[in-house]
Amino acid sequence: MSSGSVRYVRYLLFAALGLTLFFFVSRSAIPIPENISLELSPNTYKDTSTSTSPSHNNAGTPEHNTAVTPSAGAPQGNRVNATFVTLARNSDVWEIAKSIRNVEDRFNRDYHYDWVFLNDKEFDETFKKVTTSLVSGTTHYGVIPREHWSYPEWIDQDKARKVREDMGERKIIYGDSESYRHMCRYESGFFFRHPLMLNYEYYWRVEPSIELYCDISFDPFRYMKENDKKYSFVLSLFEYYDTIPTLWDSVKKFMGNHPEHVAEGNSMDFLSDDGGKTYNKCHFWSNFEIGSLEWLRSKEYIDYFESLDHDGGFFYERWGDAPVHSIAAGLLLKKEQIHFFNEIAYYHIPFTHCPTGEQLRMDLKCHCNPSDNFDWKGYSCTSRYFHINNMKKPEGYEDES
Ligand SMILES: Nc1nc2c(ncn2[C@@H]2O[C@H](COP(=O)(O)OP(=O)(O)OP(=O)(O)O)[C@@H](O)[C@H]2O)c(=O)[nH]1
Ligand SMILES: [Mg+2]
Repeated sequence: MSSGSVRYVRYLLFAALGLTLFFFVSRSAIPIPENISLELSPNTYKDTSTSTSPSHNNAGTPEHNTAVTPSAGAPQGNRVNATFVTLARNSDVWEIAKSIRNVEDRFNRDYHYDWVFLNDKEFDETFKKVTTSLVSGTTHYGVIPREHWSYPEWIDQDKARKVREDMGERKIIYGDSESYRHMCRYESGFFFRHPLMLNYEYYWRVEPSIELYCDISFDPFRYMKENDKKYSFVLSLFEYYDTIPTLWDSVKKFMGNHPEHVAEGNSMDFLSDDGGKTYNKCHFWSNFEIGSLEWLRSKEYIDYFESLDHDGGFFYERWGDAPVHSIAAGLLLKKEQIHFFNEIAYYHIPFTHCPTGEQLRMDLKCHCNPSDNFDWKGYSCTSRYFHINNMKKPEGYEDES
């Protein structure tokens, strides 16, 4: 070998070494927020240790290995038996595409959870092609059985039509819509019983055009399971009274007929300011939900839904699935089984949940404006939720009210 080619080989070796070193340095420089687990513990906000979830340190601990290494993914065995679920029309395809992109980029690309899409009509090829290309898990497409998206025989359809006309004239939002009513009834009483949903234990509801503003550095499904949580929320607010004038009467009738279903240590004080006489209209905003399907399929919940359904308010008024789910969670569950996910930053028009706590927002690479956070503003019920659970509001909340 000439001295020229020896030099050449030496250059090549140096270059290879340099590239290898660069690779290792750049990989290890990926900032991994080691302390997030502490920030994420729900008990961080508690005044007292009233939690019934001694395992929270484990469960609240983000799975760093899986959460920050996209290529590794979550080992199958580590995943909870859970799925995303979306009710949508074919025309929603581009709006749901945005939501999926957000969910994948901020969370699911590391976990590959399944996604179930439900529709009252067949999904078309474009919808299936676009959504399957975006979801990193397995996608499933289901048509809703007709009997779950039509009038039960006890409903007087003439009366229902007159109500729609009247609510339309009074400009009540979606007051004149028939399909919106079927949608609210379906979300209240049926989606969790669709054959595609029967094999799963937990669901995460995703609607078109939502945004997630922060990384989700742990597995919320796992958190729910390990801490025996059944229902969770990120935003809460007051319901529009004209859509639910007799809902509470119906709830009281159910409680009278089924006192055995009402949980001890429930959240009645979240729902009522007078011990249950009247409803204060507080509810969790159900376009975001992570919850237990087994709870929704329980005798307690089904008896509750059927009792409300027979009273007719899905059609004679415009009962939303948000107050229906929330009242059930508030009365049929123990307080500790409902969870507020401060760390999950979320937007559905027109409200934003941007996590309170600057360090948390930095760690999670959030891009929401904290002053948009709705939690501590006058029309939110989240302060009330904190109050009834003896939770201390996160530091910095005053600046966002
Ligand atoms: N298949 C089907 N899905 C529907 C229908 N109406 C609403 N949806 C879906 O049901 C969910 C709730 O409907 P939205 O129109 O978002 O209701 P909303 O959130 O109260 O109102 P927006 O502020 O308009 O988002 C969404 O996931 C919709 O895609 C319908 O007629 N058929
Ligand atoms: Mg919506």
